[in-house]
Amino acid sequence: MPKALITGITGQDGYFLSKLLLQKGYEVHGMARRNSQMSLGTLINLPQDSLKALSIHWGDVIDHTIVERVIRDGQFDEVYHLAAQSFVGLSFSNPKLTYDVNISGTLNLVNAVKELSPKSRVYFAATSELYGRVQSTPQNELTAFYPRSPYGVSKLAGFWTIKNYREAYNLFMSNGILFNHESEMRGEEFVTRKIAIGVARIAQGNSEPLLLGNLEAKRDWGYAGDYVEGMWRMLQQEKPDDIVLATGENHSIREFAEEAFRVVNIPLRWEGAAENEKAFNASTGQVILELDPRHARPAEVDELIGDAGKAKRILGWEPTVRFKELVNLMVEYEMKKGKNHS
Ligand code: NAP
Ligand code: F7E
Repeated sequence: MPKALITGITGQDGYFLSKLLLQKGYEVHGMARRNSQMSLGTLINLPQDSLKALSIHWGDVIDHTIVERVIRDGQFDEVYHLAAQSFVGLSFSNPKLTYDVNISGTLNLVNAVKELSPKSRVYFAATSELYGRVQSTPQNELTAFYPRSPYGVSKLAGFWTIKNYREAYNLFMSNGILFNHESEMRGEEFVTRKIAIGVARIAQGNSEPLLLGNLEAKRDWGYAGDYVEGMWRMLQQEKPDDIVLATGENHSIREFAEEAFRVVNIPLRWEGAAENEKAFNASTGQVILELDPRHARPAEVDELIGDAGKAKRILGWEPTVRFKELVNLMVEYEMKKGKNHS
C-alpha cells in the first residue's frame, strides 16, 4: 500500500486530496497545526470511516524538528506540501508570518526529505500568483514571473527551492503551478466563497449587502476536485517537472457575482461608477452589493489566464468543471446550509 503525507491537510485541497488518495488505496498521513479546539478544518466533512483512516501528526511546518521527525519516521512514497499562509490579502499585513510559513516551512520540508527520506517524491503547491503583473498571455511554464504580493514572493522562493533541490541533489520534486481552484470547501475569506455565502444569505432574507474590494480583477477559476487529480498525476511521472493546471478561461469578480445572483434568481441592476458603484435587487430596490476599500489590495493582480497544454500532453489532465457549473455548485451548497446563514 503506497504511503503519502499531506501537509496542510485541513485546508481546501487537503480535503479533496485526502479523499482521492484514500480512494486510490493509499495510507494517508497528514500534518496539522494545533489550535485551541484541536479542530480538523475541512476534514470534518469527510465520511467518518475516511476520517478514521487518516493518521494526523500535530505540528507546525515552521518547527523543523517535527517536520524532520514525521518525514524520517514515515518514509513516505509521496509528500504533498500544501501547508501555507495562502491568503494573498493577509500576506500584505502579515508578510513575516507569510515568509516564515511559506519559505522556511518549505525549506524545512525539502531539507528533511533530502537528509532523511530522499526516495520520497515531493509535490510543491506553487501558484499562478507567481505571474502577478503578467508578462505575457496566456501564462504557461515559460512565462516570466513577476509576483505582486508577499505571498507571491514567498511562493517564488518555494518554487526555486524545489527546482534547486531537484537539480542539485537529484531528488523527485515537482512544482504544480496551479491557477485558482475553488469549491464548497474554500476558506470563507476568498472571494468566490465569500460571494457564494453572501448571495445565499441575501436570497434567504438577510439585508446586509455583500462588500467587495474590487469587481474588475479576472481569474482563471477551476474546481479543486479536478486539481488534486493533477497533483497526484505529477507524482506518477517518470521525471519531476514544473506543470501548470488551469482551465484556460477567465472571468471577472463582477461576472462571478452576476452569475451567483442568477443562480438564486435575483435580478441585478448596477448603478454608479468606480468606488461608488452598487448593485441593487432590480425587483425590490434593496442594495445587495457595495464596494469596500478595506477589501482592496495595495497591489492587485489584474488578470490571470492559464495555458494548461503541457498538463494535457504529459499528464492527460483536463478540467471537468467549467465556470457556470462551479458558481452553481458553490451557491447551491450555501443555499442547502440554509438556516445557518440567517
Ligand atoms: P488553504 O485552504 O488555505 O489551506 C492551507 C493549509 O495550510 C491549512 O491546512 C492550514 O492549516 C495549513 N497551514 C497554514 N500554516 C501552517 C503552518 N504554519 N504549519 C502547518 N500547517 C499550516 O489552502 P488551499 O486552497 O487548500 O491551497 C493548498 C496549497 O496550494 C497552499 O499552499 C496554497 O498556497 C496553494 N495554492 C492554492 C491555490 C488555490 O486556488 N486554492 C492555487 C495555487 C496554489 P489551518 O487549517 O490550521 O489553517
Ligand atoms: O482573490 C479580488 C482580489 O482572495 C481573488 C489563493 O488561493 O488563488 C488565491 O489567491 C481576486 C483578487 O484569491 C474581494 O483582489 C475583490 O483579485 O479569492 P482571492 P487570490 O488572491 O487570487 C491563488 C492562485 C493562490 O495561490 C492563493 O493561495 O478577487 N477581490 N474583492 C477580493 N478578494 C477577496 N478575498 N475578498 C474581497 O472582498
